[in-house]
Amino acid sequence: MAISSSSTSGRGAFIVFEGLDRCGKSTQVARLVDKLERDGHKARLQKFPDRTTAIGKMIDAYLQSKAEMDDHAIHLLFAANRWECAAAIRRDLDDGVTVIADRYAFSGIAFSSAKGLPFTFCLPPDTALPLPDITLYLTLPPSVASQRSAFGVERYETVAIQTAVREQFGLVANEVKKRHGDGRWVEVSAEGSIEEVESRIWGLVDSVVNGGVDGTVGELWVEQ
Ligand code: Z5A
Ligand code: MG
Repeated sequence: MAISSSSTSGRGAFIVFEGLDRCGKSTQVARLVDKLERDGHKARLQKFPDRTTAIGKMIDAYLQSKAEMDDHAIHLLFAANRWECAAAIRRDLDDGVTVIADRYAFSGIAFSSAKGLPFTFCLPPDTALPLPDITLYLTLPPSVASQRSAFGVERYETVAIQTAVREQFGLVANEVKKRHGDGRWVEVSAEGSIEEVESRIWGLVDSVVNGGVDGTVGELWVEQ
């Protein structure tokens, strides 16, 4: 278990938000970065996919159904998009910046395996990426999420697909807990007002941010 309440390593924490579409990840990530900055922490947001890079632009075209792509190829592009950001994430963590990611490798696996790609194909491309200190998995029934604004605009935004993805997220959670310990994956109910969800989240990340984390950033899927 790498999260410690007494570590004084000085490095930033790596916090990931995951969950189904429209469950409020981007809303909560933005609020958390703001709060940390107000409290005097160095913090930055890292969104995945990062649609600003050359690879990110290909992903964006795919998500908006402006381009078609083989399922394996798009899976590898999502992973490549994380790899092109990996060195900057490690550097920032070492410099004491808390990095908050809006989706990560876990979305990659859950969405691709929901389409039928085997887990054994989906996991390896992200091996050795920076290991999150904690992943907050926001839970919201797909029927509630689908009532929120802009649901259905992009690929994957149907209740049937979201239900299949939710099942796969369950398997991903088991894999994280098995390889990296139970404390690395925490479920948070995303029901209720934005402020209620925010306060639940703060109750979980306060000790990670203010208590400290172990000195070395681990490697995803590599048992320490
Ligand atoms: N994908 C993949 O296949 N492989 C990968 O490796 C990765 C991703 C990384 C795009 O992701 C797609 O890429 C995604 C997975 C796939 N496809 N799907 N589905 P994205 O992150 O760019 O998707 P997005 O367009 O930003 O949607 P989102 O992230 O799923 O939404 P969200 O961030 O969770 O929700 P939000 O934008 O914060 O909130 C949605 C709305 O609800 C908004 O109007 C809010 O004001 C409102 N809201 C938020 N919280 C509340 C509460 N508590 N109450 C009421 N209303 C609320
Ligand atoms: Mg979002």
